[in-house]
Amino acid sequence: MDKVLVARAAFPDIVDRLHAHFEVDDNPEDRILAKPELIARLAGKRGAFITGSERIDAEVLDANPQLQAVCNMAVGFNNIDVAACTARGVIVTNTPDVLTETTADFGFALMMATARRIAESEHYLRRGEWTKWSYDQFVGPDVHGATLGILGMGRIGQAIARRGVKGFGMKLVYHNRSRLAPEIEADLGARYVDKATLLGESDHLVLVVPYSPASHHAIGAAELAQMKPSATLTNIARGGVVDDAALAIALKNRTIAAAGLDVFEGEPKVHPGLLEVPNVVLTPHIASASIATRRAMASLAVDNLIAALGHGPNAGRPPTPVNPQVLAR
Ligand code: 8YV
Repeated sequence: MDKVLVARAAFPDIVDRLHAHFEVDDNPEDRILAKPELIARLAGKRGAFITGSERIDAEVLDANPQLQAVCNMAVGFNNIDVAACTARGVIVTNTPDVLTETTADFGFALMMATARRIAESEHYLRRGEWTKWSYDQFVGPDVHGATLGILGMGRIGQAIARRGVKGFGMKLVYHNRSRLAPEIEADLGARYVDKATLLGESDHLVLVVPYSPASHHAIGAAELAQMKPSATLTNIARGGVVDDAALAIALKNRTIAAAGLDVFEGEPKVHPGLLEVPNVVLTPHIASASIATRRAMASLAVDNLIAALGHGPNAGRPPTPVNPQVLAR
């Protein structure tokens, strides 16, 4: 029987489906496996179920030439060196689509919490500082009717755009590698703009761009300086898309109004400057964390692993491959 590694704890009833096909080495205590341990635990395994916390690179692959499938329980796959996998004939899969609407709900909620100062005012109340109502207490920018800016107009970006435009009457500007189809632009009233215009016009800028060397620090000191002092910034993409040190300074100096962050450079560590400022909402990478969606993600990753290693009804045809060219070989 083929052996697989389930590198992190996931819903046991879903992961149990692997037992019908494989000998499973799992990690029910859910420890993060440091690279040497990950390499050691992959010994003899043909496939791996991983999450965004595990890094699969050439060193890990070269130490485990028997590995044939790496199945990520995440839509983003910047934790995997896909080129190195492809070069070695290793299939990589992710979990697109199943998390789109849930992640968009959260991105919109985080943007609203940021604009309407929900976390900041809640902390104030908990500290027992609320002694009276006053006319300018925790006033912030409106969301409805404001200009929503989106950097990265993929599936999740479009789902956030729909919420903003159709639910809240927002105007929409976006920047992306490629332009939306004309009918989608027309439906959303979306205006495709260059990055400088996006930065300058957005009242609420939401980042949904995948992380890559090209998007590293896409928002740094220079970009923050181009935003309106009244603007908010929401990052549900990846740590590293924003220069967190520069953002902490911008928030402290109020060169932008506020930020909402679900992802961080070097998470789970958070830049200390961000912990010190009140005008930022901080959440621990939970944008996809609805029960149904996390279960759907785990299930899709399991389906991918079973199929990628030639088992089950989709044998040889994992539902959501990242590098399908490997399958064609
Ligand atoms: C995951 C995510 O929770 O899917 C992604 O890309 O960022 C989140 O939905 C995280 O990556 C854990 O795998």
